[in-house]
Amino acid sequence: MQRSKPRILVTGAVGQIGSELTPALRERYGHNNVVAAGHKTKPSAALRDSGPFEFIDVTQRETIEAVVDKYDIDTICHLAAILSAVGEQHPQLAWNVNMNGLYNILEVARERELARVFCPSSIAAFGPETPRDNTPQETVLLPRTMYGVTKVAGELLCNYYFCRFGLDVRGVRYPGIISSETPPGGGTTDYAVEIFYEAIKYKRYNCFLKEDTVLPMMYMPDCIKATIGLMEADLSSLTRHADYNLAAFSFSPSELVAEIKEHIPDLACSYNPDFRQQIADSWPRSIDDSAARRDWGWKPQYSLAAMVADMLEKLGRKHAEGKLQST
Ligand code: VAH
Repeated sequence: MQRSKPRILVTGAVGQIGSELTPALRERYGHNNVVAAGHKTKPSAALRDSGPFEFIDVTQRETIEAVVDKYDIDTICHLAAILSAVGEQHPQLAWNVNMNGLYNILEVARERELARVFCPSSIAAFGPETPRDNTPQETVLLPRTMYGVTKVAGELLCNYYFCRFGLDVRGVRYPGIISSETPPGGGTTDYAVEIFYEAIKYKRYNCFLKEDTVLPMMYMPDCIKATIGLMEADLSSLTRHADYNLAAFSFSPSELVAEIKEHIPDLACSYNPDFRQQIADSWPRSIDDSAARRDWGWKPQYSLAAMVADMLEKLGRKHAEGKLQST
């Protein structure tokens, strides 16, 4: 029986994307139809008080099964993952969480015949052999990070579950995501969020990437729009499953600084690349997302200028209220 509204489990709900996608899903499908799950980090009051919250460990299948059964879940949005930078510091942890965690999610979904699973990939699936400009949907996937390896393996595993078991698994290759609600943790693109906090508080930022490092990025509202857009797309219109290229805009740290200086002219940025420079250098500069645009009508709304203005307005308000978190 097709339900009028899905009953969704969001793993990684306390993370950068999860902490904004969960409220958006709750608004759209009903607060009690969206169960937020974290691993250890306590949820914000807003997340905790706006619907069901549970702690799970995706590497322990029984914790997933317990929540799926308790809330009669039919859809899983699986965001729990170790990102690129932390994944290079702890590659075995990244494999365990990203691969065994995904395997457990897919097995629970298969055994319980869930309606749909959303599991994102990333531009980290690409490597230095991949064409770096307007990176095609079908191309060389030789990532140089454990995170990227788990994303390629995850794409293949999800595709297998669709072809072998008919499990409706969908996903996009997220670019770097910029957001105002939760400071990011453990990524290579985190500079593009941290800089706003530091610019507002101190008018200065020490960037861990070189000033000319161009990377594909996206503002959180567009990330949420794309995620829900693919989750709701008619299966018959999809020519791919868990590996849609996705893009909005690309910029370098110096281009982002120039745009922020339109609002904070005194911003001073220094550039001291660390180990994350090598990760960034293995990723594309821009992405061809024509398959997503064709199959399910994807189209970004925010430009670089619009994102910067909105980020500064939201974080500036938090700062004025003494609520701007530390990054
Ligand atoms: C990271 N923010 O930096 C993530 C993302 C494309 C980058 O996967 O690891």
